[in-house]
This record gives sequence, structure tokens and C-alpha cells, in this order.
Amino acid sequence: MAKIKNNQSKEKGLESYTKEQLTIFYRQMFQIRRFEESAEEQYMRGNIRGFLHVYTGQEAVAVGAISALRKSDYLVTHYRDHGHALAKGLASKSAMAELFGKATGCSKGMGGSMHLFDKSINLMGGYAIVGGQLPIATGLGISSKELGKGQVVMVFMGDGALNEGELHESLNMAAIWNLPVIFYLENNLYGMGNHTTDVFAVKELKKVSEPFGIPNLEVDGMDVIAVNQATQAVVEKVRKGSGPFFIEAKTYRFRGHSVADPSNYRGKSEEETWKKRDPITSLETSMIQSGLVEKDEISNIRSSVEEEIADAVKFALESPDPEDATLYHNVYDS
Ligand SMILES: Cc1ncc(C[n+]2csc(CCOP(=O)(O)OP(=O)(O)O)c2C)c(N)n1
Ligand SMILES: [Mg+2]
Repeated sequence: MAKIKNNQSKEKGLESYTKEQLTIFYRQMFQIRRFEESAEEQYMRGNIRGFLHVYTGQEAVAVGAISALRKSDYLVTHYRDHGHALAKGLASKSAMAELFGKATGCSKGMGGSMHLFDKSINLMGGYAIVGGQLPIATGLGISSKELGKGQVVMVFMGDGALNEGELHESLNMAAIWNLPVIFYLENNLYGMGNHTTDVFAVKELKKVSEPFGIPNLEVDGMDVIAVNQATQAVVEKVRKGSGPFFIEAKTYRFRGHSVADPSNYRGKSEEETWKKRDPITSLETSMIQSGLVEKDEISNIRSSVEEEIADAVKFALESPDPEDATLYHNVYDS
């Protein structure tokens, strides 16, 4: 394999993957990117209503981390959930229809963008209450441990969840009961318009796990290979019964908090600096420079994703709204 200029460590990383695996990472990240761009467009057209928080820029975290899981492992996440859901294997049609509030969506149009859920792939939901997903993941950790089928639970949170009591309660329970839960922080520097340095007393956010004796590590969340390598090692340990683990991925959302946010609180030069580290462009450059793929192969992947996302939008547009009679379904258990 040809050398990747000025990036010895990345070359080393690439070498431990097959072309097929790297192509899958690339396709999944590009699928998430195009899904999000199309969702924003559909929001502007009035086809998606309510809140819409896109994952653009953070794709390497979902793809690198979730690729380390088995289908039977549980995934729980917060409201910025489209990337996680697609990486866990949710069909783009089912996800897009849910954003449109259609009956064919994964949550039958009753959840919308923030509540993607699919039991068939153990995607146990996106949750709109900041930190609300954490005790649910801890509960799934108890169940996984008791059932003894070797399942692990991965739960994502934003930096905004760090000051929520639920995180500290969940870390404590996971530690005392030695639960197979991986707490995954996506530190994208902001919780809405608040910079992390304005709201946390500690500088290194991963240290939040230390009072509970939970080991932690930090990873470059703009590098899918780095994320995958670190996560694979953690998943292996946790599956063997080592107890909970805390991972902090350093990342950046390229868009505002939601589509309604012009993100005036952060400078354009900061945004430009992070965009130069676009995880999709970086992987593409590394794969081409290392001689693993030709530009044509990349174009073919991109065309197939474009087609898939166009089909997902068409499917969502043409799908029926939920029936009026279903309005009170799933509100109370009867
Ligand atoms: C308990 C609770 N408090 C406040 C909110 C309002 N709120 C929605 S998103 C958000 C910011 C969360 O930021 P972060 O966790 O860093 O996630 P990011 O948006 O960066 O992905 C807040 C405060 C909420 N949904 N739930
Ligand atoms: Mg954040």
C-alpha cells in the first residue's frame, strides 16, 4: 500500500481494515450526510415540522462506534439521533417517513425526528429529554447482565447531559452493579448556545466518570478509524464482563443546534477550521492516497447513496398520514 503523506498513524490505522470495511464506513457516513441535507431541505419545504436537529459533521462517531456493535447489542441515544439510527441499520425510508410523521415511519409517525425506535435492531430510541436516555440504558444494562447473552449497551449523550443528575445516578448504578454499559459522550463543544468551558467546572469532560471508578478514554471524533479502533477494544472488554466504560469523542456539529439556529454565538473561523477536518473528505483522501480506491469507485458509492436518499424522500412523501383513530394509541398501556 502506498504511503499516506504526512500521516503515518492514519496509514497504520487504514492497514488493519479491508477495502470492503473502509468502503462501508465511507458509504454509511455519506448516507448520513445526505440524509441530513435532504431532511433540512424537506423541512424548508414544510414537509417536516417541529424540531429538526441534524448530525452533520459528527458522522465518524456514529459510524466508527456503532460498527463495533453486534445487531443484538442495545443502542440508546438522544434527540440528535438520525446518524445513530442509520448506523445501527435503520432503513433510510423508515427513518425519513418518521421525520415526515407518516404511518410508515419506524415509530408509526408518532415519534418524529427525536424518537427513532426499532426493536428489530435493538435501537431503543432517541429521547428528547436531555439525559433521559441514560437511566434507560442502565436498565437495559441490568437486563443484559441478568440474561447473560453477552449483549452490551451503548448510550450516546451530548456534553449538555453532563450536568444532569441522571448521568451521575446512572454511572453510579452501572459501576456498583458492574453493568455492560458504554457511556459515549459526543463533545461537540456546545449545548445549544453554551460553550462547554462556560458551564463545566472540569476541563476534561471524560473525568466525570472517575469518581465512580469507571475507566475512560478520549478519541478524535473526526476520524472514523480512530473511533472504530478505540470502540472495538472497549466493546470487547465490556462484553467480557469488565463493567462500564466512558468514552469521550471530540467532535463538532457543522450546522446550528436545530434548523432554526443560525449559530451566531460561534465564529465563522471556528466553523471553517473544523470543516477542514470533515470526516468524510478525510477518509476519502486517505483511501485514494493509499491506493485503496479509485475516484470512480467513490463516485459510484456517492451515486448509489444519492439514489437511496431520493427514494427515501419519495417514499416519505407518498406515504399516508397515521389514521385519526390511532391518535391515542401508545399513550396509556391498556
Ligand atoms: C432536561 C432538559 N433540559 C433542557 C432541554 C432543552 N434542550 C434541548 S437540547 C439542549 C442542549 C443539549 O446539548 P448537548 O447535550 O450538548 O447535545 P447537542 O445538541 O450538542 O448534540 C437543551 C438544553 C431538554 N430537552 N431537556
Ligand atoms: Mg453538545
